[in-house]
Amino acid sequence: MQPINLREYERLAESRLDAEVWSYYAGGAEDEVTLRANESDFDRFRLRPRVLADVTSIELSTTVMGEPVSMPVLVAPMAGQGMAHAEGECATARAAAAAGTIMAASSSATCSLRQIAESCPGARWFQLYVRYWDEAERLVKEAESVGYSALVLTADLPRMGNRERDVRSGFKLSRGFHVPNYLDRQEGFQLPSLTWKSLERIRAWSSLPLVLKGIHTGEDAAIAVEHGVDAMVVSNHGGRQLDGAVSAIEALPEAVEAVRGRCEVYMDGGIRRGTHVLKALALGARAVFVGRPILWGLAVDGESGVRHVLEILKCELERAMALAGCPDLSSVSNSHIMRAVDGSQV
Ligand code: FNR
Ligand code: LAC
Repeated sequence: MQPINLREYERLAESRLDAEVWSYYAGGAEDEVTLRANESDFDRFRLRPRVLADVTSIELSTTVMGEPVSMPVLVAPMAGQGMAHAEGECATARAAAAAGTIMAASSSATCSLRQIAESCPGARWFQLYVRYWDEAERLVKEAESVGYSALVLTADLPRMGNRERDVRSGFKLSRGFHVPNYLDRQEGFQLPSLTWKSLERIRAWSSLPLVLKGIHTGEDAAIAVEHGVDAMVVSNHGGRQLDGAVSAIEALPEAVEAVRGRCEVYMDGGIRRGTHVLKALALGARAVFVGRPILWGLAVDGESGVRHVLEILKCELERAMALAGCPDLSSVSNSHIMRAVDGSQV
């Protein structure tokens, strides 16, 4: 039976994948407090639907940094997709293109950035891990030359989080999958010595807009804007890094407030329903990224599975907007959401 929601995809994917691969995909750091909070903190916010708003047709299309997308749902960068399906990131890229949205391809993909670019006509962004300066420069230049339209610099992995599920299952990144972008040196992710000043150096390699991923606080959101980032992703890496860190949906309002409209703010972490997307939009996100559910779709049915996961989210968001009285994205506002505990405005 075909799954009808993302939860059903999760269960089916778990039953199909090897236990070590599942531990790597599903796991978070240490006690997985942040991993769980990313999902459960959506319940701390409640929607405030409006009625009689003519919702005959609902328009979900928008732009992200000027690029048109069919819906405000993008595909998060995720390493190691070849462990879910033989076609890996290339299948995900085709599914994202078919859904009219953007995929961010991970530096640590199991397909090279060129293979991903050649596998589909859609728009795509390149997620950069600066592991070595020379390697990063080469990757950025290559990404620009093969048609990636933005760089997503991930900032929240100065060390790998302590993922105890992987310790127990015996999953090892270096043995788990091969990363063609990294040529000979397979170990490591983000130089721990990166600072705000490093952004200038990274920018100078290309003319691509820079999206900073891994913002958790209003303080860093403000500094990022001062350093001229073109957009940012409020994200805690899906609860895989600092356990106990603030959930993504709780961090979003303070980032949006600090940014004061000076650049677009996206978020990821825990998006499993169309109503989660709507809540993030009402709190000021321009768009969201979806992570693990893409891997679930890929594991269950390759490109078609990813297409279906994106289709489910789109249908759920469309329905949620109709029920909330929002015929298009510009009509979604802060007045559509409140805190569940005390009913206060956010
Ligand atoms: C990730 N994530 C990630 N982020 C990134 O910038 N580069 C990467 O290579 C990866 N790799 C990766 C692998 C796997 C298996 C997962 C689950 C996640 C983090 C990802 O982009 C995103 O921030 C989270 O996955 C969002 O949370 P949800 O949607 O998975 O809850
Ligand atoms: C991870 C890295 C690769 O979360 O981003 O596993």
